[in-house]
Amino acid sequence: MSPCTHKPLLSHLLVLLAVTALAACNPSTESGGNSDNGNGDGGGGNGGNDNNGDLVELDYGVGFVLVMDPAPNQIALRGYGTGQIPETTRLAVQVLDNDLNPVAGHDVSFAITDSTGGPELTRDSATTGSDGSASTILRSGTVQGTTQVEVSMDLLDSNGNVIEQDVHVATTQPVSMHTAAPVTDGMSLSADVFNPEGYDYNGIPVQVTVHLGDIHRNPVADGTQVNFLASTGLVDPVCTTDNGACTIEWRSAHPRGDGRVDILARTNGNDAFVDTNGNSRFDLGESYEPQGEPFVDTEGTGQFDPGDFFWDLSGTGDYTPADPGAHYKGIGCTEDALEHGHCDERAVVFNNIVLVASGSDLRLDPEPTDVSVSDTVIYQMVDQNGNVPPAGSDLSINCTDASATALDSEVPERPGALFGPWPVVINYGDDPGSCTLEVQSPNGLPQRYTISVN
Ligand SMILES: [Ca+2]
Ligand SMILES: [Ca+2]
Ligand SMILES: [Ca+2]
Repeated sequence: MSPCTHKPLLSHLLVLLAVTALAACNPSTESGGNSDNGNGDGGGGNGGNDNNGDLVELDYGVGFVLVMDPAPNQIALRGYGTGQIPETTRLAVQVLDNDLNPVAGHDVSFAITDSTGGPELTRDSATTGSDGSASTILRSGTVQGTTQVEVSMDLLDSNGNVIEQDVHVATTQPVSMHTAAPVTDGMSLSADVFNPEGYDYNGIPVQVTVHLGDIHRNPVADGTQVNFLASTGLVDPVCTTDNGACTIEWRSAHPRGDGRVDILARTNGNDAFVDTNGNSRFDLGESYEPQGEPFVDTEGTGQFDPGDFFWDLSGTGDYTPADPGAHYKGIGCTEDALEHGHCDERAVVFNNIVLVASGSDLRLDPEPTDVSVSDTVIYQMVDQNGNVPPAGSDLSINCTDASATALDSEVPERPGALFGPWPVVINYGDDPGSCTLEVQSPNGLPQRYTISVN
């Protein structure tokens, strides 16, 4: 996208390379700025980095400072840095004169607005290079939150004389700091339809969305990968989160079994723990919940049972349940906890969702028989496996002389119980006659029952 894309740089190289990186940009093709306050871009040949920035006019009309947006603007709390989300971010400014030419050799100072939890700058002042830029590195602290960095400098007249010293000229865009690590009790799954008409048709889709949070119930780092498997049908193998969620598609296909569909999602993360001292990190003595190996809870018992599919992460050849004496698994342990063997591996964060691939061959169970006027009868609508009918299935009534009305006859996309009938209540009117009851799925053939109302 940009002619001057920069890969993430190691923090110890960042300061040295920042100047080079800015200078390497071709200003004629850089959009430069996109500020919230509507200030201009870095136009006029002084466009900045491949992130955006705010162009701020200096007091006394002595030039401008281009404040680059932090890149990235979300960082991990100290101890939680990963390849996906680092613990540092670079903050850069570019000092420009009234003609938007870079001002070299100018001292710029930086200061953190909120130091709660100990975020720090690698340096609190820098001198602009030949391209007018100066930068520092913000290193995260241990408390979740947001901070900004204030930029100050002396204002000089055109002769280089100081008009005013150490003037606060700008504040960077906010940088948020959070653990961003999935936690074992922070994964949940949802589906747009729980009873697709997938038993008799291939390729009927269900969108399954996973939501994933950290110990503060903030979204995990963007780009976190979540893997999926399903007991029947076809499922996309992986999605990557954006703002704490991502969606995959399940599609009906062989094998089908009895229509039950178990979908399991998993990723790596942290054991849930109680952060009694509020430092966002696992300390010795804090309680935590070790996990057993991930499994597909096939019969919905809430526990592993023989026959449930599982991942043999331990390589023992059998299912390994949670060990109450296991070390805390994850990242973000304190030094003491690390020395005692905690945080030596990642926890597996997983959860299940159950769907049913409903069939198209519907019936009423038991088979309707003749009724008396004014009767109220509950009919059980089921598919050929005894499961709930597909979403959109309906019971319709056509009567001659008689009249009848059905309550809640259309099956919704979230029918509650999946492995049983959908009950429909019919009130027969006061007049004798005959009625035809017809049950039909959206794609199936109708099943008709004609009864007398006596
Ligand atoms: Ca703690
Ligand atoms: Ca089970
Ligand atoms: Ca095992």
